[in-house]
Amino acid sequence: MAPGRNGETPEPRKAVLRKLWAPEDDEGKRGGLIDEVLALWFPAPNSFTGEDTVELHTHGSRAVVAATLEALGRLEGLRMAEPGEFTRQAFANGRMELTQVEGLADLINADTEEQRKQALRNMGGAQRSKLEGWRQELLSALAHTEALIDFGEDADDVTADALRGAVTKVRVLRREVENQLSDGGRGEVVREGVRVAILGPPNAGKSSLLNMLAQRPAAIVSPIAGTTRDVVQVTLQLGGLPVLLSDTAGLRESTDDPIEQQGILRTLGEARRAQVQLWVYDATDPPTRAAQLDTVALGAGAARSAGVDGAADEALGEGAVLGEDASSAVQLLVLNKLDLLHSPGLLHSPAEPTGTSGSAEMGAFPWSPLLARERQYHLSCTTGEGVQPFLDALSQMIASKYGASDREAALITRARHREHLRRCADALEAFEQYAGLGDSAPLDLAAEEIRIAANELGKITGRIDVEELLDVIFRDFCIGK
Ligand SMILES: Nc1nc2c(ncn2[C@@H]2O[C@H](COP(=O)(O)OP(=O)(O)OP(=O)(O)O)[C@@H](O)[C@H]2O)c(=O)[nH]1
Ligand SMILES: [Mg+2]
Repeated sequence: MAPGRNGETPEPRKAVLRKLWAPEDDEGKRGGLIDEVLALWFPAPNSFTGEDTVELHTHGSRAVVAATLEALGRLEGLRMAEPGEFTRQAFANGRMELTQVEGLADLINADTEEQRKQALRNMGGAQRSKLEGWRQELLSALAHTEALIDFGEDADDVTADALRGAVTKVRVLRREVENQLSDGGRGEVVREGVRVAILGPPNAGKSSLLNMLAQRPAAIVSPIAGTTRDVVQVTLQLGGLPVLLSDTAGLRESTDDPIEQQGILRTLGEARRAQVQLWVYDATDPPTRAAQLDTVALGAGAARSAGVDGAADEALGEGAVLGEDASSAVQLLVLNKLDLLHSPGLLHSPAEPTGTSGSAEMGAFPWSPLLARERQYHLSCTTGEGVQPFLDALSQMIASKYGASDREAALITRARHREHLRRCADALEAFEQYAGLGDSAPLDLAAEEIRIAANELGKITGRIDVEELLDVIFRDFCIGK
């Protein structure tokens, strides 16, 4: 940064107050004063991108910003950055790896506390250091296996020992990778939101519940059974996580209305994708048969009437098979219209629904025999009674299932990571199979599998470098000695 009219080049990374002048025009006429600004000078490589960088903190008015940009645009070699170009430059200059770039993007877009924490961890390199640690392990196992290919035949004992060492290393690592793969999609859920589907028979109050939780009339409520047809989705924050709450068409076995049939198909698709199935029933008529908490059984008739054709597949979502349900989804039961139970003649006055189950008064409540009582909530969308305890329990359940507070943070936060890790685990398994063939083990094929596995890890962080592999080989072995 050349010294300006105001004096010397500022000290690196120290804010200085400067007058910002427009550059001279073509005739060499002195430019006018634009603003008084704070300027920061970040000489390479200690800047975000790794290049020489100047930051100008101007006053925020549109006129000042426009005059500043116009003046900068007249300097040779300067242009506006593309979206994400600074980060891209930082990546290209080795300042960040891909998972950190992704973490930064997530941090910028974070809406909830858990998202912020997860993004910050990954921007700081949490994923990178774990993956890089694993990759180094693999590179060293690879170096050992490759050395055996070259020198092993002269020393059988050494061969067997070294191979055993590599196999043990790989086996431990594969277990770790598989542990991460079976994490229930925690990291992705934190980023993308917990999908909660409101399901149940027509008129149970599903749309009323959605509106109550969204605190706005997002879905139409009416006493006509079969009001909702399209999936109505709202976004909430519960337990520090984003929640995608969907209201769906009521499920009933038979309906002649082709639009309602299509609505039911959409319900089936939504139920399949959900991590939490929130079943809503009228508290005066709790479900008693297993089929009543089973979208496939409930929707089968309508699906048949609608014809399980291309349209059905589309409604259910890609790769869906009719008759398949989200078996891993958590099921909760909301027994709505609690106010009706207080009406004379229906049931004798039940106690507050928040008490512990099993008390004498709670016995007056109708419960469903299909689910544990901890998973059932009595409430009224009309009076609001019981809604807060239900909401607290739902938040707690979501936070404990997907939040990271009490446990190790999720390593996988994107489908991309999962895909590479899956391929890495497959390659490690193939290595173990080759290596398990004893004396006749095809070491070259085995080594290739480790190389594939290491590359898959490298693809996650965006760093695959053959030079490094050579480094490891030369460091661990004195080839040519
Ligand atoms: N008494 C009482 N009525 C309720 C309560 N919640 C909803 N209702 C009424 O029940 C009727 C149906 O409510 P909706 O929310 O439209 O029910 P739904 O389950 O979405 O119905 P579909 O969209 O047809 O599947 C409406 O007349 C609501 O006013 C409640 O807690 N108590
Ligand atoms: Mg509805």
